[in-house]
Amino acid sequence: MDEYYMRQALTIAQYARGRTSPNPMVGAVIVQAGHIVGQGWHRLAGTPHAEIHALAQAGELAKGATIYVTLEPCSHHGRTGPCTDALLKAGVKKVVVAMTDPNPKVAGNGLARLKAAGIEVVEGVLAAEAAKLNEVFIKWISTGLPFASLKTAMSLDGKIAAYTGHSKWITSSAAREYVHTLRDTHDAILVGIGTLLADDPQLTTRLPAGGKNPLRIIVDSMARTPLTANVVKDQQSQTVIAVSRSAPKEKITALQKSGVEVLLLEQTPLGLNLRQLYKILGERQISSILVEGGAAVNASLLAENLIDKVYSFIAPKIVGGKNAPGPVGGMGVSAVDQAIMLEDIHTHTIGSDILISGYVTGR
Ligand code: AOF
Ligand code: ZN
Repeated sequence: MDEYYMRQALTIAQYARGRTSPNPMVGAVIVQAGHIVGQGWHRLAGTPHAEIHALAQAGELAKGATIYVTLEPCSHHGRTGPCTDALLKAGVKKVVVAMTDPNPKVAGNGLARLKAAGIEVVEGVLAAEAAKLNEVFIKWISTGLPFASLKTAMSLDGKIAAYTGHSKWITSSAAREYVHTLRDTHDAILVGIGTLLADDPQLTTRLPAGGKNPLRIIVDSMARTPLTANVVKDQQSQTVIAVSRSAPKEKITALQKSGVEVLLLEQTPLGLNLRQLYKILGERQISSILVEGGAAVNASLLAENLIDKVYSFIAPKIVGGKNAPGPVGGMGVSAVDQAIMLEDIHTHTIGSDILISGYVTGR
């Protein structure tokens, strides 16, 4: 039964997918004498935690009850008060959690506090599922870097455009709508200057029901972004342009005057210091990034181990052409046994396309 109720808590936690950042998604289910008497999930950073919503629904029935929470109840005073105190006050008898909270401010303190107060604590129920649910939060809170997902879309023969550069559209509209659900649930979207110059993208979320626009990040070492670009003009979301010190000063000033933020990054022998960019974004509580190309920036991020997950769309069409580009540029590896490997692979059919997703293995 522990797994049954925990599964329910995991299900409701996900109702807030993409809305809790930089906080985790958390669900809580309160059970009294075999009945669910309260349920809640964390909805938005700065608002009450899952346990508080569930306790409010259970009212007096929380006394002597068991609570199932997908994450260790917090013990710290953050933007809200400690959930452990609320649970003790309500007279909950038993606390079942999926995993401890990797936030160093909590990290076992919540469970220790409950145990010290004589509460029965069970840990590790559906732990793997809970860790997967909060892969973004876990990466960000434990490294300070955002969790980055690379999205690519190519033909069956590995092309992202024809040799002329024409690329509209490789994948079906169903696959492109799926990409908008990804944009909706990421804090930021990142592209390189090549993609910006070629496509003049808006980098906004356009779903039938609207959606949340991510922060737009352009990797553009020489500040070549035109002042007339959609991401500069349209004011639909904030735009950050990452440039190097070699970028012309007047262009930087002009971009700033147009309302975009310009970030001056260090240079490495390989180009802009993209790890520094991630660090700055992490400090600003950007916990997830969707990388949408092009080939050069994809290659740099993969080479610097700055991609955690890959979403690769493959369309059943053959473009051909030895000069037609693929999704990852750079030099590439010199032998196939040095290729970047993915694990925990999932395959879906979306419209007429195939989506392969997986995680970059630790290198
Ligand atoms: C819980 N239940 O539903 C969530 C928790 O600034 P605050 O007060 O919102 O605290 C944020 C931290 O609290 C977050 O980093 C994580 O450690 C924990 N989130 N804890 O008991 C919840 N969302
Ligand atoms: Zn809490």
